[in-house]
Amino acid sequence: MGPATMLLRGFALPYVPELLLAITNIEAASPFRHMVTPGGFTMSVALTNCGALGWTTDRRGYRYTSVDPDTGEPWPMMPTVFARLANEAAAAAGFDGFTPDACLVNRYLPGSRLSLHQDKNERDYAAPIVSVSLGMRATFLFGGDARTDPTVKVPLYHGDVMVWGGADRLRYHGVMPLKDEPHALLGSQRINFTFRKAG
Ligand code: MD6
Ligand code: FE
Repeated sequence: MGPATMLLRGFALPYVPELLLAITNIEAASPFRHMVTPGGFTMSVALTNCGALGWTTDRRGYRYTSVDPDTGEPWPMMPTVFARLANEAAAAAGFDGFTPDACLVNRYLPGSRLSLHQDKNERDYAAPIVSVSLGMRATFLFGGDARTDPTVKVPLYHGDVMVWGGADRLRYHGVMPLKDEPHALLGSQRINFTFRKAG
């Protein structure tokens, strides 16, 4: 896929029970919500965060905040199991010492999609991004450094972890509209965590 991108099939499977339990706690404190982009579109993906910093968007732009704008409270703490999974996956992909301070949690229902974008609101591009997929299969689109570059399609399954950084850090990417192929454990949804070093 790229020189600094690695797909670790099934890497998160041993962590699934702990991850699902943690989501329950996170969404109780900071519920999933459909954010609005600066262009005025409501995202079809529902989003929340945990960790010291959380990614948000509204009409004013994209940014990281330490407080959940919907609750006025800090984002829920990042569970230690999340940080451990992210650190171990990064190390397995050749990025030692990854200590994420932000974890976006995305929830997809059938039809939800994510249009092509770059992840460029983080301060330090030296750190990789670690992305964990749970539940229904998604087709990930992986492009180049320009929006119009051709894309490759990569299926992401329950338990897969994708790590990317270095030369691939700013490549455009997105997710195709989700098909309704219910998952044995999670039903008709997909949960994605992306870990970043944002601050
Ligand atoms: C998703 N992921 O898989 C959305 N970004 O649901 C992302 O936007 C993403 O998976 C950067 C690196 C990995 C990702
Ligand atoms: Fe992204």
